[in-house]
Amino acid sequence: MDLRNVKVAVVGLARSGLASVELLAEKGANVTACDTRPVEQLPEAGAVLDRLGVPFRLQSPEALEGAEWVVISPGVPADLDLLATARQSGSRVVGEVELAGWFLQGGIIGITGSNGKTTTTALTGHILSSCGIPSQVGGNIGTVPATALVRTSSPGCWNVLELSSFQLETINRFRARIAVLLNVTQDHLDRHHTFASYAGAKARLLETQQPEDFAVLNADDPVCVELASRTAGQVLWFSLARKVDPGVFLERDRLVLGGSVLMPADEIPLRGRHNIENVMAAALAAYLAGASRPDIAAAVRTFRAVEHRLEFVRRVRGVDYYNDSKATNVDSALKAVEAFDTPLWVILGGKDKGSDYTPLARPLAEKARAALLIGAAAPKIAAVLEGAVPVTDCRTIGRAVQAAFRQARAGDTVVLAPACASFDQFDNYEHRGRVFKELVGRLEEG
Ligand code: UMA
Ligand code: ADP
Repeated sequence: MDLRNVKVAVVGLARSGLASVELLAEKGANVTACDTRPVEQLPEAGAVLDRLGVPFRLQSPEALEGAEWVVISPGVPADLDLLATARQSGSRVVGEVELAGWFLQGGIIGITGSNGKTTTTALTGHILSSCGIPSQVGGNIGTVPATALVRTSSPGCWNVLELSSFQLETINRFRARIAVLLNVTQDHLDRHHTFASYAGAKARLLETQQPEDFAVLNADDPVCVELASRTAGQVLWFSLARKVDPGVFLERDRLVLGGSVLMPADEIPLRGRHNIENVMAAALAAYLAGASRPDIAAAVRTFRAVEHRLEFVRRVRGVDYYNDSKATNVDSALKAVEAFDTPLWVILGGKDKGSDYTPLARPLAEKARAALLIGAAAPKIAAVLEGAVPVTDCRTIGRAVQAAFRQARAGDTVVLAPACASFDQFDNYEHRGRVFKELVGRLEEG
């Protein structure tokens, strides 16, 4: 891809947009940078654009005029009117991950799914590095966007990328040598509008593969099974429920990979059966990338839960407190409830994403002493839980922690598993998780 002197507009100037601007400038493109916010309000943009000599324009149809390519950040919806206008005028609109795919050297392990992406991505990176296989990790997982990995990529090095539906809906030539699809359950309906369009965005990861590529899919997830036909690559499966071939499965509490035992499931240092799925997917991806079974098993044993994912916080007066702030959709909150055998106090709520909360009613009825609600979604959640489980609308996380502290008995567990986004009351889910941990840290023993 030769971008020298090609006119490219970048939309959205946070982490992904700025990394795209850097990459495009390095490739000699004629770049314009746009955002809906004035440049003074964007934390790092001014300095980066000044250094590279890239002009800033407020987001508008005029700002995109004449651009051969428009590169959008994940947070910019691909169906904006201004992008439709740009397409009509002959611009091609792609996402930041597509741009990364044009220039990344080395194979790509692309990991997506509604839940488990970060855990599986971090674990895959951990296994590869523990096995001495060169790799680098980035994408949706955090501070290193896919475009920022280009500079440090090399032919023998795996790029392990966490990929969201926002990033995948705009790929065309981006191609994963190993694609991992963990599960597809309801999420982000506020952005994708329908479940079909959300699942379709995830499926893009499979649709751009070639016959020599591999797709690692969850045999227990009906949507994954349905999407298997979308890849031209070889499909491998993972399953908690049945023997699969080729692939990895659970048999008599041991993980079996490629026909031989990998490790006993009780050696996995992560809570919940959903994490066995993540381990199976990461192990299979690492195996395909050249890691041996003993090295994979040894690496899994030394992996620790990523912060805000069923993270143990503290035991106070015999009550365990867990922070699962990253449970931002219904299925992940469900998995949190399923991961415990003790009576539960579940803190739920936040910003609704158009979700249906009814799947939570029965598991909460079976396991929870109460649902403690917070945030804007509380009335919607209360409407489906009332009658199934005692419900208290605590409004804030501080009051919810206090309510749990007052009422929980030794042997109970309190878990923050909100099933919602955090943006009504917090900067992000990390902020929500940190506030929860601080509140729990201040509870008095005795
Ligand atoms: N903006 C515009 N025009 C618009 C909309 C937004 O200019 O129409 C601007 C905003 O003013 C802001 C910028 O775009 O300046 C924000 O872009 P962004 O939201 O894409 O932010 P990044 O920092 O680039 O973060 C993105 C991902 N963000 C989203 O998907 C919303 C990060 O995932 C990801 O870590 C990062 O790229 C690096 O790859 C976050 C996320 O919430 C963690 N992901 C969702 C999730 O995990 O559920 C999908
Ligand atoms: P993602 O990056 O897809 O959001 P994370 O690993 O950050 O995935 O986990 C997000 C939430 O989903 C956490 O609450 C976690 O406990 C839960 N979770 C992790 N793996 C799975 C899985 N395989 N299926 C369902 N829920 C999961």
